[in-house]
Amino acid sequence: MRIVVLAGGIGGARFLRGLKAAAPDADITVIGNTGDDIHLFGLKVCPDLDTVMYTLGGGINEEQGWGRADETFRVKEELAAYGVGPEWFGLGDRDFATHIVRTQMLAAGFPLSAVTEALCARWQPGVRLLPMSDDRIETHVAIEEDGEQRAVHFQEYWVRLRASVDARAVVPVGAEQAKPAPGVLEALGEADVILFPPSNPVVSVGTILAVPGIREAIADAGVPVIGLSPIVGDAPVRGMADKVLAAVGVESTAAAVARHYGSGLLDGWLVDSVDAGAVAEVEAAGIRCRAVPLMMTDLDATAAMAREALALAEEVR
Ligand code: GDP
Ligand code: FO1
Ligand code: CA
Repeated sequence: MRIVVLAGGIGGARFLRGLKAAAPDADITVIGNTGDDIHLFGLKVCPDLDTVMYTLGGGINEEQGWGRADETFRVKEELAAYGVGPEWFGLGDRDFATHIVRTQMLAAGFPLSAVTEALCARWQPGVRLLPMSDDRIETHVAIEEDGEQRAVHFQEYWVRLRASVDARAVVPVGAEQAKPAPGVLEALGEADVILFPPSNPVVSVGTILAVPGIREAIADAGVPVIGLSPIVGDAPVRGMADKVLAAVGVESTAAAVARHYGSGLLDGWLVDSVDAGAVAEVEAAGIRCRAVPLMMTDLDATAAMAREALALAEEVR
């Protein structure tokens, strides 16, 4: 079975671990969000691609969910001693090596998709990890700070500001001119099922869908498209997805997120058992819906979620 998953960082990566356990023989292609990418200290950092690669490759900091296990911050400290920031973004020493290799290969002319493949040759994530695009796309967030409107990079909004100010708009800068990376449209066209893991619907899955051609390829694939809600009990399980959902006029409920994707895109939607009351509303929107446990507390629970998603795919096929 060929499965294509549109993934952000932590939510996507942890779900993929469960999916690999649930479907060990499946051929899994991951289309990763690159809207979170940021240039720091002359290096290109791809947080969501790295989170997927490290999580599936066994190098992730498990408690944190991002960055390397067994990490140190000597380089960051030395940079700070020169007065060189930003000090609010925690790049560790081991992680730095990934960004150095990536930046060196990009400077040599390799596209991000080829660089990602090269990095994955070390980590062996057990899935084919493709960036959504080889073109530069950066999510910016329009905010009002000290009475002034300005746009900040998504990482500044998320990490420095902790989404503490309202987001007026979320813009994937560069998306309109971007093309899907090689292999993305082909994977969608050959998929047997397409999954939206419990990733952020705006700044992870939404950004991937903003690359021209990807949304159309999903709608035209003619195979079940199944999503899992990242909103449980009317709040994100972790992070501040409610702030970016508000910016696009979507309530932080499992049903509102399903309606946001819409029946033109989604065939099936899983909500957590605590949101069983939302099933009728989602089905009224033309999307098949089931309420099942959606907390990725351990590998078994996460694999069970993946099995439910694949079962719902068979039901709507
Ligand atoms: P990010 O790029 O690291 O923010 O990760 P993603 O976009 O892939 O996923 C973030 C989303 O994962 C958040 O909105 C969380 O609510 C959701 N999430 C995290 N853990 C869980 C979980 O155990 N269950 C569910 N249903 N959602 C989760
Ligand atoms: N998230 C943080 O909350 N603080 C950090 O200092 C931070 C550093 C960081 C470094 C590398 C990396 O791959 C990810 C990092 N993240 C950090 C996570 C990441 O920026 C965000 O969680 C996601 O992109 C949010 O969607
Ligand atoms: Ca992210």
